Amino acid sequence: MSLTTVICVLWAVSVGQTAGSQHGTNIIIMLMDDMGWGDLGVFGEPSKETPNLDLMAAQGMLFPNFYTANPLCSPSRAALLTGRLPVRNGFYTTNAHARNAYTPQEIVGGISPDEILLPELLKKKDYVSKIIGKWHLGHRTQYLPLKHGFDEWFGSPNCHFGPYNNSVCPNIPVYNNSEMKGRYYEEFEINVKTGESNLTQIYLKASLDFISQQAVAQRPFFLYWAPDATHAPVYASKRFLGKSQRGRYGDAMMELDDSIGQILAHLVSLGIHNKTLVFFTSDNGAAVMSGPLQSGSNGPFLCGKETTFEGGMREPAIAWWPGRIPAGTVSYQLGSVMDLFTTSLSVAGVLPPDDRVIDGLDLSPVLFNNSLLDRPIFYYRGNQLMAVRIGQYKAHYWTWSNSWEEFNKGINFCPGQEVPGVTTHTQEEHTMQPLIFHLGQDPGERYPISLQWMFTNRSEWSRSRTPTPPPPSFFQSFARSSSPVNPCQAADRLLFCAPSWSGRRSLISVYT
Ligand SMILES: *[C@@H]1O[C@H](CO)[C@@H](O)[C@H](O)[C@H]1NC(C)=O
Ligand SMILES: *[C@@H]1O[C@H](CO)[C@@H](O)[C@H](O)[C@H]1NC(C)=O
Ligand SMILES: *[C@@H]1O[C@H](CO)[C@@H](O)[C@H](O)[C@H]1NC(C)=O
Ligand SMILES: *[C@@H]1O[C@H](CO)[C@@H](O)[C@H](O)[C@H]1NC(C)=O
Ligand SMILES: *[C@@H]1O[C@H](CO)[C@@H](O)[C@H](O)[C@H]1NC(C)=O
Ligand SMILES: CC(=O)N[C@H]1CO[C@H](CO)[C@@H](O)[C@@H]1O
Repeated sequence: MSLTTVICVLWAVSVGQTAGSQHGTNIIIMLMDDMGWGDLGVFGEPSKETPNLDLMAAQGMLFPNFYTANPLCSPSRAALLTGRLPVRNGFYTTNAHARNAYTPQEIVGGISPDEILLPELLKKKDYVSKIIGKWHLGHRTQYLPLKHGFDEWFGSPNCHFGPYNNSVCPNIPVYNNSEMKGRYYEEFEINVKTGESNLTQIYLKASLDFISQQAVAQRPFFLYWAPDATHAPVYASKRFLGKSQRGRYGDAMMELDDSIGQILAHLVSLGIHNKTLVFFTSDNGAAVMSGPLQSGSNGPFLCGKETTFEGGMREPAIAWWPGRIPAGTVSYQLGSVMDLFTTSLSVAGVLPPDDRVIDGLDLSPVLFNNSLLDRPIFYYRGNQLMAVRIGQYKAHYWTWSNSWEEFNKGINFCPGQEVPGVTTHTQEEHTMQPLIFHLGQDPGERYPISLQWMFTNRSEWSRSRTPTPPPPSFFQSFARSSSPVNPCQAADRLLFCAPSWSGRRSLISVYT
């Protein structure tokens, strides 16, 4: 065999490996704003006005058990991009027990320079990263997306709150990269009266152009598509206004659904659909406190945005990658927005940072092999661990909707859904006797399970269960005490032991 032949063979092998591996895969994360689990036809929304999302689910994998890391925009987005819980990445409050970290436009802080964001890591494999739409991790120059790994940005540092009209509280700016192009309600019009705005069309065009450019350049890309039309005040362009059975919120939904259909069709027409992972989800539950004209639906779930009931935390989610993710599958995996960080790195062939705790799991075995990974879901408000889900069971250690003071002013996080002893207006601690629900049988969290039932059946339950140990790093991360506790056992004990069992440590002391 001549040297040339050897080189040719080696070359063929290495090319074959590159083509066969998933590295170089494009990644698109479509993150909606305040869209609820129940807003999609595929999850039962009665108007059936999301044909493109329903088709995306039919061609991909649907996740009915997918969660955010916090029921509010900024902490949720920070968790997605860092793969870390807000109590680790800094987007939490300590000065107001169980309040979420709200970031108005006057905010002076933002994402810490010590945090490593997904696009920074993807640079290792020459990805081009763009964010289109809402950022919400700080307004000042040092916190903006181009300082945190993104190569391009078209959008805004915040939601389209307003209109404002003074220099103390100006309208929120819209940027193209580092250049301010104008402001919401001014150069970027939103008519609050009619609900007309072309912003979703502008964000759609920006995404199609970016995808085309990277396809031509044959560079792998990461697109973080974060339009905000479903955040109050909701808007749609003229073609969609008045079209929905659901009113203006539905118009906004229909326009986003149409845009998603166009983005997926664009990938197909460019022939890159089979090397692009697209993941659709939302940042938190529907903002039901805004009333039916301005908010979406959380389906059968209790309450909404700002709360750690299912309506605040459970998100619609679909994964799409023709040829790689089996079409028409439903995964019962308990997933989290933080997993999008770890899964994207895995698909890109980049190792996650090893100098810090990462809370996200690599969902590759779920996406490509329909495996189920054993893991809990933690529900936080601020720095307060409110609840934990393990399997179908959810234990609330604290319950709270909002204060009497706020409630009496007409702000209601659970309109029409008060459940006595559950949707409490004072912060109620249940650490010694958690409120437990079986979410399979009672997704609306209305019927707490009798603890007596749990104790008498405990031994039977543990006999019948063969636990799969979760990745040790995941749990280690929650044990901050100097004497390591096995939090998996602690969680089991807390969920299934007698409340009179003394000497037990609460998850709160174990995990936070
Ligand atoms: C600003 O808004 C206030 C009320 O929100 C209004 O009274 C005032 O006239 C406005 N000023 C300008 C310059 O538009
Ligand atoms: C955005 O800025 C880039 C240069 O940074 C420029 O090439 C592009 O045309 C601009 N796009 C818009 C819509 O202004
Ligand atoms: C939206 O775009 C259309 C067509 O370019 C234009 O006629 C309309 O005035 C725009 N509407 C707003 C609210 O900017
Ligand atoms: C993607 O599909 C095209 C044909 O549409 C095919 O030529 C190519 O090999 C496929 N790529 C992968 C990674 O499956
Ligand atoms: C795929 O799933 C099967 C059974 O569901 C399991 O035995 C196998 O280990 C899994 N493979 C990978 C690579 O996860
Ligand atoms: C006391 C009690 O509630 N026992 C329950 C244990 O679980 C079985 C089903 O697995 C029930 O039938 C029992 O009522």
